[in-house]
Amino acid sequence: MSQSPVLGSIRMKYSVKLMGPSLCGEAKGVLMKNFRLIGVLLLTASFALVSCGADPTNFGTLPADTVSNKITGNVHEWGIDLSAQKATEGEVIFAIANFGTIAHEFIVVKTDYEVGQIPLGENNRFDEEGEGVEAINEIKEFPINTSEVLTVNLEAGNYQLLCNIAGHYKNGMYAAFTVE
Ligand SMILES: [Cu+2]
Repeated sequence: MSQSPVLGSIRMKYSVKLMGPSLCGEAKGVLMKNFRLIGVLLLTASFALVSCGADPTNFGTLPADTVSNKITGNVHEWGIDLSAQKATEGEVIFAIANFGTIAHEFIVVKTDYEVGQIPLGENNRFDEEGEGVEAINEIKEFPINTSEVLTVNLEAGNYQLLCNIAGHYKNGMYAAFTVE
């Protein structure tokens, strides 16, 4: 019969120290208390992370002058993080993960609107065929904990990479992107 080495050592420790089955309940109690303590510590640690505003899925965006035509990034509530915010004219490849808790999309939009300032309609989305907005291509709504690759051909100009699901753009799901 196979036995996990950890369980084995615990059993051995208690059988040696406590000398008998009558104390097994007590030993279990001690173990359970310790496990509870570990649980409390873990919970405390995760609350500490939340209270500091640190989001382990949000690695932030690198300095704005990083130029690359192979970009990695992620979408989440509420933001889009990218490994670079600039590319040179031509083929640009985006490998994007959904690190959120709901589905998101990732659209490449050519526009001269300030980042985050494309006017929204009553449905809390903007018109992807509206004036001053050119949707180049997109990763359609994709599930959490998956990633997609989008290859586009971009000419020089100002872009926004964003999610246009109702309310998501307003909530901050956009990033400025420049092609030189
Ligand atoms: Cu979204």
